[in-house]
Amino acid sequence: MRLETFRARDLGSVARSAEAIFGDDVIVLQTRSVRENGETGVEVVAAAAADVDAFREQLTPTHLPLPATRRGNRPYVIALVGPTGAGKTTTIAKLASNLHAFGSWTVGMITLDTFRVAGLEQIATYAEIAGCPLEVAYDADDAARAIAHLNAVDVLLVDTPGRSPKSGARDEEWWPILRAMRPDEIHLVVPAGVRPDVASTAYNTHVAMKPTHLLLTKLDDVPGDTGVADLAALLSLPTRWLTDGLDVPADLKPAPQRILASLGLVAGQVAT
Ligand SMILES: Nc1nc2c(ncn2[C@@H]2O[C@H](COP(=O)(O)OP(=O)(O)OP(=O)(O)O)[C@@H](O)[C@H]2O)c(=O)[nH]1
Ligand SMILES: [Mg+2]
Repeated sequence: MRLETFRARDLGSVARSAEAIFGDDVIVLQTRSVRENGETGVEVVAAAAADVDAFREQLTPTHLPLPATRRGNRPYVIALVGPTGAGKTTTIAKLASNLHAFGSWTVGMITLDTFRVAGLEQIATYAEIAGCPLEVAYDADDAARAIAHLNAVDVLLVDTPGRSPKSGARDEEWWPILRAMRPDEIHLVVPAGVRPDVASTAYNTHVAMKPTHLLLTKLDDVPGDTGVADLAALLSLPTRWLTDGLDVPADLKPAPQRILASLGLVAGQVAT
C-alpha cells in the first residue's frame, strides 16, 4: 500500500495535492495541524481507496476452524518462527493462557527449541503456569509421538529456535521436524519496531518455511504505533494477534483492528 504525506497551508490545498496524485480514488487516513517556520499548516496522510481495501483484505485472517472440523482428527497446529529474541516463546505463553486467543479450546505446547537449556526451562515454566501439557521434540519421530500424545487437545502451539541469517547449520536439524508436523499455520514473529530492511531480511530468512501469518510483537516499543501498518503492508501476510508488553497473558491483542486503527481505519470499514 502506498501512503503519501502531504503538507500545505490549508486543507483545500492539501486535498488538491492528494487528488493530483491519487485522483478521485483518494482516502485521507490522518489529518493533523503542523507548525513549520512559524506558520501553521495541515498535514494529511492519504492513500488510494482501492489500496486501503486491498490492505484490509490482506491483513484479515480467515476464522480459526472450530474443533469439530479438526483436520484428520488431529489438533490444529500453529507454529511460531522468527528471529532470535523476537518474542516467540513469550507469545506462546500468552496464547496458551489468554481466553481471547482460543476461547474454550484446549491448548498444548511442543517445543523444538532444544538447543538452549534456558529455552526449555522458560517454556516449561510457562506451560506450568498455563496448566497445559508440554512435549519436547528432538527429532521427527519425537514430533509425531508428541502430536499423538497430545491428540486430545484442540490447538497445538509449536515453539521453535530463533533463526538468524547465521544459524544455517542448526536449521537443518529442526526444519524437517517442523515440516513433518504439517503445521496448519506458521506465524512469522517480528518485533514491530524493527527497520523495514531488517523485517525484510527476517522474511527472506524464513520464506522457505512458507509462513502463513505475520505476528508483530513489542508494539509497546513503538510510540503511537507509527510505521506498524507499513511493516504489515511490506510483509504482506494476514495477521491474527500482536503483542504489546511483558504481561503474560494480558498483552496479546487482535492484530488487524490495532494495525488498521494506527491508520485511523476501523476493521471491516469500506474505504470508499
Ligand atoms: N516490551 C516487550 N517485550 C517483549 C514482548 N514479548 C516478548 N518480550 C521480551 O522479549 C524478550 C525475548 O522474548 P522470547 O519470548 O524469549 O523471544 P524468543 O523469540 O522466544 O527468543 P529465542 O527463543 O531466543 O529466539 C524477552 O525479554 C521478553 O520478555 C512484548 O510484547 N513487549
Ligand atoms: Mg524462545
